[in-house]
Amino acid sequence: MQTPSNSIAGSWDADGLWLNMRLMPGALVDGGSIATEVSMVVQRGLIAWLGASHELPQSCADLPRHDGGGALLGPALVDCHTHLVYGGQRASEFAMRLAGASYEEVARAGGGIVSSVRATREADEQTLFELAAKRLEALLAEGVCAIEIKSGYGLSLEHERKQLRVARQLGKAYGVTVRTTFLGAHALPPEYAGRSQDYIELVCKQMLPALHSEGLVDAVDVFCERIGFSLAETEQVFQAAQALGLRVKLHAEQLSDMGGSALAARFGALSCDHLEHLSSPGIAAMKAAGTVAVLLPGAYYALRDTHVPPIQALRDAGIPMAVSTDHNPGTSPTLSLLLMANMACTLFGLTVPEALDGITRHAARALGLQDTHGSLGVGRPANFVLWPLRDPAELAYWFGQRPACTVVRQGRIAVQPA
Ligand code: DI6
Ligand code: FE
Repeated sequence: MQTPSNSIAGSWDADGLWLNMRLMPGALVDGGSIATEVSMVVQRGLIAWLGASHELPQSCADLPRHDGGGALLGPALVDCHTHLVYGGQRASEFAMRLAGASYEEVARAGGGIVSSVRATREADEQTLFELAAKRLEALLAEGVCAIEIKSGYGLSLEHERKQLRVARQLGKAYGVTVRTTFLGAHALPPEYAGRSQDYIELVCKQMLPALHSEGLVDAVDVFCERIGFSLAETEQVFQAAQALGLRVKLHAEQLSDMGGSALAARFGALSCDHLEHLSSPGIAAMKAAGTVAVLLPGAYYALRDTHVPPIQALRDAGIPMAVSTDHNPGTSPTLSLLLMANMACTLFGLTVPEALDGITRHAARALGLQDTHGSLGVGRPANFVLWPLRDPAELAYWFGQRPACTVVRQGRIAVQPA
């Protein structure tokens, strides 16, 4: 694999004393903040001290210094739902939808996911790596330090493996935390047309066990939808995941209320994602299971959907709401998590603090990474961003531009303002 231009090799150590910063509201592990100017000590890639500058221990005063310049200090961002690795693009479907076709009609006409499957199968590993690396670089430049990457455009053992291997390679090459999710049950591959049950058996009995044994799978997902897989098929995949000790997630209630969220919650799902058509039994089950609701306003926007997820009911139930790009070539070809925070506010009615929690602490929880990512605390890996902004709300307020920022990822200064 080629070394990308802003890889870990091109970054440098963040160890030392970081001075002259303001802490983002809610940035600390306990959800709190510190009202006065703060400093932070990074040692061997971990946060060794964080507090009000006037309380800095004398013993730290001689460490190498980094001037924060009065910037806002926040946890690095987490993108908890992406389909980053694929070949081709689907601009023609965008045009078809603008001309009146629905997403389901495009899919049933042989476009949709299956058209990305064709392009992904044709691409070799190196090509897929290079394509996905460019996408990843855009996300990283905006402050992302951890990302979930799903398979699901291969739909055979060989091609799902290729996608997941690329996801792992991206993590190594860029010094970024990558959680892989096996989404073999994303769509029915053409060679299994009319034989959905046979394909699900292949997924459960061959693909998942093989990819898991190769260390390529951190979690398992299904596209549970009229144009995806049924509730019963979803349950079969979840049983196979459970037998291997793997956590599950679900593309649930995006286009219709299939009852997928309640099923996923019964399997202790990390998250249920989309949720435009989520109803109260699903909410109750998610609450009981501690499942995170992942909101994907990019897909809602791109499909010109009008059915908003039940935000107030999720809020009333106290269910953590994450926000993610859902980057994919069909329904959410965006590479800006901050734009998604903006859309979560403007389209779904989240408050700014909810949107910011959604791209940090709750997104980390949706990946099972809440002990290391998504908030700041002593002993945690140094994954943080310095935003040269006045008001924290600016993170969700500006859109269509990338704010200048300094990103420290896994203890390395990985991005700096140009
Ligand atoms: N995630 C998905 O898996 C589907 N929608 C979504 O938000 C479809 C992705 C695609 O059309 O390629
Ligand atoms: Fe998705």
